[in-house]
Amino acid sequence: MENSSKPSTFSLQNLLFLMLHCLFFIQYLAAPVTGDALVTPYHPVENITIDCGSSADTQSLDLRPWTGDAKGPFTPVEQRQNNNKSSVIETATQLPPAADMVPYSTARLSYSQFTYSIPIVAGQKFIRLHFYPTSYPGFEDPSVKAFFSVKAGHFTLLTNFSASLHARGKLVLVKEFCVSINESQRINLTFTPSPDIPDSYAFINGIEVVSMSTNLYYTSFGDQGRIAFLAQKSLYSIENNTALETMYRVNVGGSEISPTEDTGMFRTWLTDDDYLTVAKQNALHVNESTDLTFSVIPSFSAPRKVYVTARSMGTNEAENDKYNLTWEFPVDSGFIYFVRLHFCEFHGEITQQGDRVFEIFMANLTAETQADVIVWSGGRGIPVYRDYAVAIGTKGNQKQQRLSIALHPSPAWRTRYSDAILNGLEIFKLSNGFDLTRPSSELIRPNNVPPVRHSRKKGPIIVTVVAPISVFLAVSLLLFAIYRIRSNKFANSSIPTPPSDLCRRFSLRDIKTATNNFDKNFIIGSGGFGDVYKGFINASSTPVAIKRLNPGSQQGVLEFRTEIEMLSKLRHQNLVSLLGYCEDNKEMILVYDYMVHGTLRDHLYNTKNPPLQWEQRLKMCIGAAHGLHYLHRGPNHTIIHRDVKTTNILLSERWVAKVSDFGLSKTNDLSNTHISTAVKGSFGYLDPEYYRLQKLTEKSDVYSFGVVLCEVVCARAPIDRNAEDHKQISLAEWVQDCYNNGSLDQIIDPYLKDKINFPSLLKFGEVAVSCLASEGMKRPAMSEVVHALEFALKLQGREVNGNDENHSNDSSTVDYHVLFNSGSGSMRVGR
Ligand SMILES: *[C@@H]1O[C@H](CO)[C@@H](O)[C@H](O)[C@H]1NC(C)=O
Ligand SMILES: *[C@@H]1O[C@H](CO)[C@@H](O)[C@H](O)[C@H]1NC(C)=O
Ligand SMILES: *[C@@H]1O[C@H](CO)[C@@H](O)[C@H](O)[C@H]1NC(C)=O
Ligand SMILES: *[C@@H]1O[C@H](CO)[C@@H](O)[C@H](O)[C@H]1NC(C)=O
Ligand SMILES: *[C@@H]1O[C@H](CO)[C@@H](O)[C@H](O)[C@H]1NC(C)=O
Ligand SMILES: *[C@@H]1O[C@H](CO)[C@@H](O)[C@H](O)[C@H]1NC(C)=O
Ligand SMILES: *[C@@H]1O[C@H](CO)[C@@H](O)[C@H](O)[C@H]1NC(C)=O
Ligand SMILES: *[C@@H]1O[C@H](CO)[C@@H](O)[C@H](O)[C@H]1NC(C)=O
Ligand SMILES: CC(=O)N[C@H]1CO[C@H](CO)[C@@H](O)[C@@H]1O
Repeated sequence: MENSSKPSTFSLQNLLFLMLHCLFFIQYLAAPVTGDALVTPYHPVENITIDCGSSADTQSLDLRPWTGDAKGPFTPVEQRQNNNKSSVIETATQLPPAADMVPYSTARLSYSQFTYSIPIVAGQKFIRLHFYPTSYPGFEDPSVKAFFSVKAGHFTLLTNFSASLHARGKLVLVKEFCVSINESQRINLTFTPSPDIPDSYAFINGIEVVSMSTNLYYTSFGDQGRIAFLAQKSLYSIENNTALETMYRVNVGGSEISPTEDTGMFRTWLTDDDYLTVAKQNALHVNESTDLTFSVIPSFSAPRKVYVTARSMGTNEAENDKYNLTWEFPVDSGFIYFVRLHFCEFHGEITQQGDRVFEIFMANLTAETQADVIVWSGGRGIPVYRDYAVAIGTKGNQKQQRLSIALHPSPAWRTRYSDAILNGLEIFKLSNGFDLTRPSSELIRPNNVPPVRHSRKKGPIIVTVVAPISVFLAVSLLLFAIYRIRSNKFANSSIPTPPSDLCRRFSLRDIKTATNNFDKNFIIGSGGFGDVYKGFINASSTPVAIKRLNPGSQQGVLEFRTEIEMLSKLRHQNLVSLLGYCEDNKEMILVYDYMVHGTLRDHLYNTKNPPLQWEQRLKMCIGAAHGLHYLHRGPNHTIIHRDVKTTNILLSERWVAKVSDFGLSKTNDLSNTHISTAVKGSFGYLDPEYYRLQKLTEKSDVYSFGVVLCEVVCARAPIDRNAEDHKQISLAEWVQDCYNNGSLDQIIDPYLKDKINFPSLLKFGEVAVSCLASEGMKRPAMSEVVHALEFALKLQGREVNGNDENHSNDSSTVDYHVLFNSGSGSMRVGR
């Protein structure tokens, strides 16, 4: 409030400045440099540090230079109202401890709005705001009057913010944000006192703008595979139009890491002591002698100290099964949070896959059922991180909730040691639109999926089937809506309500008998939706796959039935059939055909199975294409699968390919041509057009099927991060390149080299590449794909005479057994 240019202020400033220089010579404890030379630090293009309220340039004890804002390039512009005085620069009445002198001893304070306009180049930046909420000459107690908002460009970072309240007893407070600047410009940081509090003022002690390694936290274009969106069972991406607020950055089991010890981005890593809740006899581990190899993630992802320290459950393994190693972090309701977990195995005993396998729960949702750091990283001493997104809904009037992260050993048959490990974690709040302070009303229920809009239009009913999606929640309502529409359409009475004539209803007892009372040894797969068991029905004669939905999935019985009714009508020889269901005592269970030969991928690569012949592969592709065609153009439905991939194509006893995992459906929109929705699908298979426009058509499935074709002919994963040439990382791109320059034969599965004939390969390549066209319009329909593949099969048959037949005989020598014996015989819907 008082004029700042009192001579006394200046002399005090000078004094401080001198003091700091003396301290500088005393040399503050330098960061230990053990082994850190191995880690290449990131060199920020920008590392701007502003010491607000200082008339001189200063240096903090960690030797970072700070530019004073009283004069020079960073002096803020003011938007004065009425006769408000201009902002003032002041020195705190009570100086902070020596380590915090710069930038905290001085502040800029104002009753009116002021803006720092900072020139920067385009890119992703950290913005850090430093606050020392204490008394400043002429200003009332900050806990009563210092309420203000801060905007960075069009992003709202803070609203009605009180540094005193947020500091929670700590002396100083740093708020860190990430924003992406899309063009070289100035970024305007505007501080505005809260208008509804009389005589409110804004203040700031220090500002940092530091560039970050591109896409360290943001998703790079075309890469949607990193972040698992829990509850939604889908992938999440952090676009450049999102702002992030760092909520927590923790060196689990280790010591605090100061900004100068970070990998060049000046991040602070705290200890986990304050957040650990259920610890029991957990253990801290440090192995300073670990040699780190950064072969999976960039070496600046986190400092070495994060990876050579960890917390695990304890040495008394019998006890470990009885508790969850748990941390809890208070977060604001109504936001999506991005959680990154850092891992590195460095224990002498943990050397192989399966040595330490554990489960991870986040906000009470299952994030991983088989976390195995060695599998993820490829070995000991190789740091890796895993990314998750979790929605924390608004829950009553609770402004804050606790986001928990809990680790628990996997069952003994899956892991050698009953234990779990975590080395570090980061939690970011994601902006709702451009706002980090306004909770989203869409996140209505805790950890819920945002509600989906729908309209009741006439025309074909478009149903989207999402593969591993299991939680019906909000979505199920919509299914009910379709059900109603369909019921009306068919004049109310013709649709049988209980779907018993379409598929069988099992009692829970049947299911328990079939799975030996849900014996864990019968589990053949699992996901967030629950576990899949292999079981036997019909007096143990018929093997089936039994999908047991997590009891927690608040699915209504009516919706479940509606779902079943719809699914049970989908009958085709190239779709995995739903045989029945069980709805009993809150259990919701689906029973499918058991596919003896597992997934198509299991016969292509990373497998001990013998390689498939070219003709077999072609037939499987033709089968799967028929299945997809049926989904797209069925008698009275259009269904988009949305997760076509080689692990969702299963092989029956007779090697017939069947498309699976349209198990639980999700309806987004009943309008006719496309579905606007959050991008979903699996990494490596995702249609770039769908990603770009977020409009789903059946041509997205065609794209994914194109990727499947590439895998089939090259026997390679869609994404290979270890590929020699970066052009080879994406299989789809590589195949297109090779097809276009006539070298497709160079990259096919070596096993096929002399067994595939050239015209057949060429035709096959042509189909694959046409499916991968960047515009959906230019991709063929599945019916055309079927014909083209059939032609490729003919071309192969012409020269390799008889081979084809021999093979089909080979593969069908297995017992001619019909698995379809559990419902009525009429369930088949042929084409
Ligand atoms: C940050 O900028 C200062 C000069 O302002 C420079 O001395 C320092 O080396 C920079 N730090 C990094 C990590 O680039
Ligand atoms: C700002 O915060 C204060 C103190 O928490 C509160 O009394 C006031 O109602 C808030 N104002 C707004 C607009 O939210
Ligand atoms: C930032 O503020 C300055 C001064 O108020 C203004 O001239 C400029 O247009 C602003 N820039 C942006 C990107 O908002
Ligand atoms: C976001 O911007 C960065 C460069 O600043 C770019 O590399 C990245 O691909 C962009 N991400 C998206 C999804 O466009
Ligand atoms: C930069 O991003 C903002 C918000 O994301 C957007 O409104 C603006 O059009 C973008 N500018 C350019 C040149 O892309
Ligand atoms: C520490 O790491 C080194 C190198 O990886 C390893 O040889 C040693 O066994 C580890 N020590 C312990 C106690 O796990
Ligand atoms: C997780 O569950 C606990 C206890 O069941 C509950 O107190 C907590 O609020 C839940 N957390 C979230 C984020 O739902
Ligand atoms: C661990 O946490 C999960 C998720 O909150 C919960 O389902 C499970 O029962 C817990 N296990 C133990 C042993 O507390
Ligand atoms: C000290 C002072 O005059 N403060 C005023 C500054 O302007 C705002 C907005 O007009 C007023 O609310 C303050 O009272």
